[in-house]
Amino acid sequence: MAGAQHCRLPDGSLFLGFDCSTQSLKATVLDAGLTAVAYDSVHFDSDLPHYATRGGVRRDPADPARVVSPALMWAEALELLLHRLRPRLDYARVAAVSGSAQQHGSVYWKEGAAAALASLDPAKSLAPQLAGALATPESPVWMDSSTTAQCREVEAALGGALELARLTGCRAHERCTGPQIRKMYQTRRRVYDSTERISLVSSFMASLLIGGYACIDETDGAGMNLMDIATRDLRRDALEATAPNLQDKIGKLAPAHAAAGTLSPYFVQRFQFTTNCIVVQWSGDNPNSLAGLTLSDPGDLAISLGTSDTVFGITDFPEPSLDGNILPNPVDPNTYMVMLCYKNGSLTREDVRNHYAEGSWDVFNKHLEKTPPLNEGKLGYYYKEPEILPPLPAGFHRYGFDNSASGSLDEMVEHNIDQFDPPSEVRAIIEGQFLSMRGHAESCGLPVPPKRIIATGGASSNQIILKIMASIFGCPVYTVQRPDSASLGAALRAAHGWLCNRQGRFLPVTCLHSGRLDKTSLSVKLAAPFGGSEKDIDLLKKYTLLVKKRLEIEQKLVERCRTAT
Ligand code: XUL
Repeated sequence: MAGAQHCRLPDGSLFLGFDCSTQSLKATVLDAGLTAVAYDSVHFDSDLPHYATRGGVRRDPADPARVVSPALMWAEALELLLHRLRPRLDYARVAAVSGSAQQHGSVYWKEGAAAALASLDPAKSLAPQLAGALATPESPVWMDSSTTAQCREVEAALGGALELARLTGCRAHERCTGPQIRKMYQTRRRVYDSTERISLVSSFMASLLIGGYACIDETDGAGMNLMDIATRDLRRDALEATAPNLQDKIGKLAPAHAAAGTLSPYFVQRFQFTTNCIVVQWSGDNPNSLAGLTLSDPGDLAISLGTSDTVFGITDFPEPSLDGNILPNPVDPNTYMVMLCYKNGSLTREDVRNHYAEGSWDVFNKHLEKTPPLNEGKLGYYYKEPEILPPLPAGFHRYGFDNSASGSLDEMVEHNIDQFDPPSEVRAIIEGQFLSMRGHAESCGLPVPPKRIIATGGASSNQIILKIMASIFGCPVYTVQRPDSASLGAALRAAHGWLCNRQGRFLPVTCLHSGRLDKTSLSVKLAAPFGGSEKDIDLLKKYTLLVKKRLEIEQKLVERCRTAT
C-alpha cells in the first residue's frame, strides 16, 4: 500500500494543466490540496484572428473533407495563455506541467527542427522562432475526413477492419493519424520526405515546453492505428502499411504518467519557472477527461458534450469492436478506456439552436420543456458534418412512426418527414444523440444501464439536457464543478506524474486524494437523479425500444449510402 507520506504533494506547490482543444487553449491550476486556484483560456478565432480559423480550424474550399489547423497558432496560444495567467500565478511554485490535446492531429517537424527547439531565444516570442521548423504549416486534425482510401488500404494490409481494431485498438477511421500520415506520404511526398519527426498535437505541445522532441504517450498513441494495443509498442506491419521510414519519424512511446523532461530554459527564463519544474507527458483530451472525472469503476460512464461528443468508460478486458476505440488508461497502466466518438457535437446542437430556437439557448430549453419525452414518435438524425458514428455523409434525416405506442419493434413503421415543428426539432436532436450513445455504448461492451453517468463539456451545464440523459440511460447523472474536465485532468496528471517521478515508481492516482475526494476540485455532484418510479421505468422501456429502432434505421442509412457510392 502506498503510505500517506509517499502521496503528499509539497506544501505550496502548484500543478499546471493545459487543454489544447479544437477551439481554444485552456489552463487549470491545482494546488497541493487539489483545489483549483486559477483558470484561463485563449480562444483561437477571437484571440488569434490572424490565423483566420473558424471554430479553430480551416476548411479547404476545394475539398471540404480536408480540415486543418495551423500548428503555430497552438504555440502562440501557449505563450499568450502563460502571459494571461502570470499576474495571478507565481510560476516559481509550479512543480509540474502537463496537458491534454485534441486527439489524432499530426504536426510535421522539418529536418533541423530539433536544433531550433533547443535554441529558442527567451527574449523573443515563441511562434515566429518556429516558423521555419515545420515541414508544413497546416496540421490535419481529428475533424478531417479526407482519408477514406488510405483507411481501406491500411485495413486491407492488416487483415481487415476488425483485425486492425484487435491489433491497434480501433479500425481505421479517417481521423486516425496513421491514415493521415499515409495521405501526406502519397499526396505531399516532399513534405513527408523532409519531415524529421511527426508529433501528435499533445506531444507537439510537450515538445515546445521541453525544448526538444517529446515522446508520443501510449494513450494518445492508441489513436494512430500504429501501436500494438497489448504491448504498447509500435507495430512493424502497421508502420509498413502506412508509409516508409516511419518508425524514426514517430520515435519511441512513453507511458502517460512519465516525465517528458524538465521545462526548457526558454520558459524558465521568460516566465520565471524553476529549472526543476517537470513536464509530464501530454495526452489526448478524452483520456485527460477520464482522469479529471476520476473515473475508476467499470460501472461509471462518462459523457463529454463538446466540439466532439464522446462516451467512455473503463474496462479490464477490452473487446475490439468496429464502433469503439480502445486506449490505455492514462492513470492506470493495468486497465483500458473504451471510447465512442461523434463528430456532430456542440457545433451541430448550435446549428439546430440557430435554425429552430432563434439562436438562443433559453428558447432551446423552452422547446425542450414544452415537448414530451419520446417526442410523439419523431426521430431525427442531424449530421452537419460527415459523421464518424455511424459513418455517414453530412445531412439531416427525419422520421415519424405510424405505430409508436404499440410496444413492438416490428409494428413501428417509419416514414420520412421533411421537417418537424421547431420545438420537436430541438427535442429530436437531443434525444437522438443520447439514443445513439446508449445503443452504441451497449454494442461495444460499455455498461448499460450504467451505475451512474458523469457528464462534462459545455452542454453539461444544461440541467434540462442532463434530465433527458438520465431518462434515456436510466441512471443518475453527475457533473463536476467545472465543465472543463480535460485541463483539470491534465493538472491532476501533472501532480500524479510528479509523484511517480519523485518516488521513482508508479503510484496509483487515487493516493493523491484517497478519502478526501469530496474536499477537492475533483468532487462530483448529483445533477439529475433517475427517479425509478413506475412512470420512469415505463418511459425507460419505451426508450429501449426506440434505441433499437434508431440503430435499425441508422443501419439502413449506412447501407443506402454504401450502395450509392
Ligand atoms: C476522439 C476524437 C475527438 C477529439 C476532439 O477520437 O477524435 O474527441 O479528441 O478533440
